[in-house]
Amino acid sequence: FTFMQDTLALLQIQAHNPSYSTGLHWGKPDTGAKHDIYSPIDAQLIASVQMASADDYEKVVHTAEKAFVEWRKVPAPKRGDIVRQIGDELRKHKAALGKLVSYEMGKIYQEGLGEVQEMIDICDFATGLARQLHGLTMHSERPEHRMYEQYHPLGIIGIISAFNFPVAVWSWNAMLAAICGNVCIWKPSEKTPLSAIACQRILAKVLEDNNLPEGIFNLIIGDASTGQRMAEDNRLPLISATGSTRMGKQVAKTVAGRLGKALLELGGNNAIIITPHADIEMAVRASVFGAVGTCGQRCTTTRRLIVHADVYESVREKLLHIYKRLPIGNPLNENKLVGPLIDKDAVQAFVSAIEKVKQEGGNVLTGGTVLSGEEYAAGTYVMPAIIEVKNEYPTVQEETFAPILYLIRYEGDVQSAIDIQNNVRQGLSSAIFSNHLHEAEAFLSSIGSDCGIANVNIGTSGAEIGGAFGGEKETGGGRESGSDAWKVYMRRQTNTINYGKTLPLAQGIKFEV
Ligand code: UN1
Repeated sequence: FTFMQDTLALLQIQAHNPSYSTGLHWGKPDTGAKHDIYSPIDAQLIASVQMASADDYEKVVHTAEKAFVEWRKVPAPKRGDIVRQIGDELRKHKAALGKLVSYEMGKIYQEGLGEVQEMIDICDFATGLARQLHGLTMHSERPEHRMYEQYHPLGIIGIISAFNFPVAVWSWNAMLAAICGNVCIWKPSEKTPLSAIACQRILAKVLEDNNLPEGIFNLIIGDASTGQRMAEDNRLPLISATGSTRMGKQVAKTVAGRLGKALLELGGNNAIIITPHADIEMAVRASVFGAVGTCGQRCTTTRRLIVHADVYESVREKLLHIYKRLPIGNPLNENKLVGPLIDKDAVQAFVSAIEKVKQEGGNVLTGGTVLSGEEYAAGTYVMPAIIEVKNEYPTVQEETFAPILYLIRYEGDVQSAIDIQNNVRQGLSSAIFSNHLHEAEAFLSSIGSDCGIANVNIGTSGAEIGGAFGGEKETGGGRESGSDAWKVYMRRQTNTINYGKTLPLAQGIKFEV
């Protein structure tokens, strides 16, 4: 282990190879298959975990069921206080956890820190929210009657998270679920279980300090079969899944088959429209961060730039100028802005998407190659690509989880650009750069962007936690994180109370017995 000691201390897993955790206890199965985790940065073995067996899974669900019976009775503001303490612990470990996320996933350290900050932010948000799980009151049509609604916890929330945000997206779900009175079972991506284990370690301290039972926050290490088991399991009323549209469709079908609830956050095909009224410098900077940040592996990554003919040449030139000097390399080195892709399969997907789009008529302006040499020995580093295309090319219609930026020229008014932007199956994030009121407002109107996120003079990625996060169409329709996204983690109950001495019926129905 050449890796930093503070981060390894967080993990403490060398001797352990855990397959699950119930918050306080760690599973030590002998049946699970050993699973080695290599860093995409330098191809070094970081640590090994074990895949949970069906028995492990049962143990975790039983523990979670028992914990739920207790946790749902804890007053919501007290649950909020536990989440506040988790936020405090995360603050203490921000640098170490950020580094681990960076080392295991490959994002630059700044973004690793940003991801932990998102977790801290959602803890703060959830803490306040714990006193605001409001329902409405209604006026009854009957005399001496009162109506109101309240929100109750659902039970065990299954959280399936993706490699690209190995910890933040879990925290959006888990912290809201927790203040709502739920317990959760987290299956992290099998590509990034170590960051998840570190989070469980951080949590454990808070659980111990507060004498809480195990089973409130659970972790299960597994692959797609574990995800499928969760989707099928009636004891998990809500499955929140983040990942590919292919995975989401499978989860949705399975969960719908048992009439469970699914919260899906799936693929995006996010575009920035740059109009003749844009601040071009700002638009270009936002486009570059959106396209190459996290090496093109955010669900909010900018994949398409829809640029008006009048400013097209200028945007293209400025982009190429920046792309030529992008610092690509070890993302723990603070001078680098672009790290590796998650693994060699992702490199392969990048290369073949570029091959395909070339055959469809795409014109590669820069990048698209795999980097070699000592610094890039892991075989996971690529040159981000810019490719001139038409929106209808089949490859442009797909989300390739890599730094490929498609340049699309439009002519005419803003509506032509909006139509191109909407003409994909996905609907996560979108943006327009324009200082023209008409263009900006048209983009935000009912005939504008069809995405869950629509920004003006800000790129497609890097959303704050305070807003609801998610998208339409093949993105899956779910909303996580801020605003009133908490409601999906609760069941709504309508209550009518008669404080009178007669029994009038609604709708004026007479029924005398
Ligand atoms: C994701 O890629 O799954 O808006 C989440 C963003 C981040 C979250 C991305 N705050 O880019």
